[in-house]
Amino acid sequence: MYDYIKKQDAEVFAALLGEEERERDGLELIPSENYVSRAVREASGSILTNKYAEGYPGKRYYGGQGFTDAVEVLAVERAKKLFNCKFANVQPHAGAPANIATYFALMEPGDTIMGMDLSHGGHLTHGHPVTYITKIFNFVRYKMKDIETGEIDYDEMLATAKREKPKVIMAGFSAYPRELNYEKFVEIGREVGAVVIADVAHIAGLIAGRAAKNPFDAGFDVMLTTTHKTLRGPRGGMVLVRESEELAKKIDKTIFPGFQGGPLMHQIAAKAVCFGEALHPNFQVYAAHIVKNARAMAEVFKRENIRMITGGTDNHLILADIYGSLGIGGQEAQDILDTIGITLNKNMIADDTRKPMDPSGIRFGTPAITTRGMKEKECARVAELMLEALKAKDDAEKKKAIRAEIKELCTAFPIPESFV
Ligand code: DSN
Repeated sequence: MYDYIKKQDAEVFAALLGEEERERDGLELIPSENYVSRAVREASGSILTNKYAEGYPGKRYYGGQGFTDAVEVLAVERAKKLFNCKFANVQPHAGAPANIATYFALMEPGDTIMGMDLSHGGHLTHGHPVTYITKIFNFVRYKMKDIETGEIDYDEMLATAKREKPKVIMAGFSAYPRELNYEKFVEIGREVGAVVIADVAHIAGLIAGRAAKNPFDAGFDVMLTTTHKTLRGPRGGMVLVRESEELAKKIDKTIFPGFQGGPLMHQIAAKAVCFGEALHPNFQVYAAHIVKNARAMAEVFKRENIRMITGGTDNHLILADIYGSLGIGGQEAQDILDTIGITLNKNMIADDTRKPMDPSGIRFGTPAITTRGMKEKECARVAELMLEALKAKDDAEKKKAIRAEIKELCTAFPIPESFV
């Protein structure tokens, strides 16, 4: 492994080895991360990184496109099959450009878009004031009606939509543990004449694996996603259009040449490999287990009286009010868990009174540990160990014992190289 880097660049080699060891000997609970197959990594590190391919298959601005066209067509066709839609653009370098390019395809500067309140689970690209996109479009919000159950306030959403007349209504989140009522979104969108889009970056793998509802089945017009979270592919973005060719053409134009130059063909090849894996029947078993495992972890938190935003989970992630429950801030909890070999992230909870760099919550999930083959029993044990470590934060011996048990789990459930 890394034979050439080893000979040529000792510093980068050391960092790569360190990361290999970190991933091997610790548990990854960040819900937006996963372990990709060796095949995805081979494609991602492949020769296609050499190639410029501005344009789309059959219509490029440079020569020599026989093989780039082949991989992009494969990625597009597989994506369409996975998500049951007519059009796919696999060129976005990441989720943020996919979202922003889509906003420009669907709106004019000054237009209004309605998305989930950021403190209730929405994402930075859904209109956080620190992002430049808020200088161009007007973002309005919907929220949960009840933080303890996660129910969205659809009545208020309709009232806001009638008042603000958004051109686009967006479903989607990066820290919300429940399923959305997609039919309601479509109903409200149709009533006010808005295009209805879903940012499914977090749950794309659950949708592809039939462990979560597909917004297209409810009539959504567009889906935006990343490919590296539950979908277990390379870092990258993608935009899917259910059936409107006119919409798909506009989005193609805003992605290239509107926002991006040359597509990352090595990443597109890796997306094609990932989509091939997700079409394999094994992937549905994997997706179902992500959800079962998250529920098993939530059960432990519930039993131990740890407050979870929305009371539990229907998907791959849990958002726990660790400050409210144990008096430990999100930053400190993240640091303590780091020392026992568990990686997760601090996170704001709904209507948090603490600051983003030291919020009340921790966010964690099961995509990566499910990839390791862990089932409910092991996931419940991981949840117990997390709480034991937090409660024993000043007990170095206890934490050492927990670290040893985590390492044993990692040895018993090594990161697999292949899933098909
Ligand atoms: N950074 C991703 C997450 O962790 O949810 C979203 O972009």
